[in-house]
Amino acid sequence: MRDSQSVFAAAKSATMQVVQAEPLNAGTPLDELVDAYIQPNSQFFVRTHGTVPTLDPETTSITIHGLIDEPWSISVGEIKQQLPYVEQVATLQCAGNRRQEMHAYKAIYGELPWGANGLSTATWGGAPLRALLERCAIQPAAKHLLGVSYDQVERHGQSFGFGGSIPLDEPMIEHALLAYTMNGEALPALHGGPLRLVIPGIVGARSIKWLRSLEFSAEPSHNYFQRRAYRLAQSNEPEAWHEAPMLHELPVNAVVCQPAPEQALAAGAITLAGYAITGGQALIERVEISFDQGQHWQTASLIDEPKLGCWSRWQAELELAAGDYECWVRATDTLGQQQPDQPAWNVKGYHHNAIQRLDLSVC
Ligand SMILES: Nc1nc2c(c(=O)[nH]1)N[C@H]1C(S)=C(S)[C@@H](COP(=O)(O)O)O[C@H]1N2
Ligand SMILES: [Mo]
Repeated sequence: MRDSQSVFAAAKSATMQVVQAEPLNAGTPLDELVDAYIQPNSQFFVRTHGTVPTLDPETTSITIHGLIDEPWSISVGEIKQQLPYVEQVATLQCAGNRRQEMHAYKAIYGELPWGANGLSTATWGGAPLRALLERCAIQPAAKHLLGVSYDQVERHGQSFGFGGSIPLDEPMIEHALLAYTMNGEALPALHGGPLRLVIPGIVGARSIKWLRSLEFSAEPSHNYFQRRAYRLAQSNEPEAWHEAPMLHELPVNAVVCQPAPEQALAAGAITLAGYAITGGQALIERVEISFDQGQHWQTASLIDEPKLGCWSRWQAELELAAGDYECWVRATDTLGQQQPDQPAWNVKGYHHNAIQRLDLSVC
């Protein structure tokens, strides 16, 4: 086991913004993020809750148990040999993305102050999760697939592996991977090597790194990160937690990345650029910009053709005279989901997707 700092120094770009040093959490500066569709491994954001385990890339195995006829295990080496290899481009986004903006609206305590750079896109490679599920005699009572990690996370005086679950009828399982490569390289330790789940379109927390076990269950996981964290609660009272929805699909969102917030702008041609993303089986349909508090909207261009589980970058070429402007940006997806005017505040600051309002000063 290594401390995430030393792994970080060896593996990551010097421009990464560290949100927390230990355990390591870091993202690429927002204005650099949209320079490329795929983030190199050295610039992919990192969200860790505990240790970064050191695991053998061949002999490490996952156990598969619960509501199946026979529990079994398979090593990463066997997964590589016995199951097909496929590649899939997917964006991972943390539930805490844009939390700082939600905090500005109403305070959030004790959570990492993520800006809008808590996401990245990579080409993941590995075995289709479906290929592994087909090898299991799953009992009819099984409704959820639970995962647990080899890492160690401390919460409330207990030490345990990070975990979570997805419903077995989740359509995005068809696109999910047991990933062991990332952008053509062996999956780096910081990103869950030797083996992680990648579940496109679903909140990043379900893409479990350093996968240790899979379990079939009638209920969602009882792991802290399914039952307590990653729920949309209004307070930290147990009753509030109990009732609150568990996070699942990513919400529809659009973010401005360029120009940087305080950047001086000269009158004339100005380019706004950013990203849009949505969740589940939806695709981004359009990104729009308004300069009159949402009365009129003009359409921005999508740079990347929208794909399931992936972000699309957008751009708008504007002609602006000198003056102060409030610019609103919103995305709409193919299911007609659109960003709300106001944040849906919650005590942990998850899934912030209110329309961004950007002050532009042109002189
Ligand atoms: N084992 C384990 N898996 C994990 C986490 C973790 O802390 N431990 N963090 C989760 C969260 S909250 C996110 S957003 C993604 C981040 O993946 P990345 O670090 O590769 O960007 O991993 C998820 N999987
Ligand atoms: Mo996350």
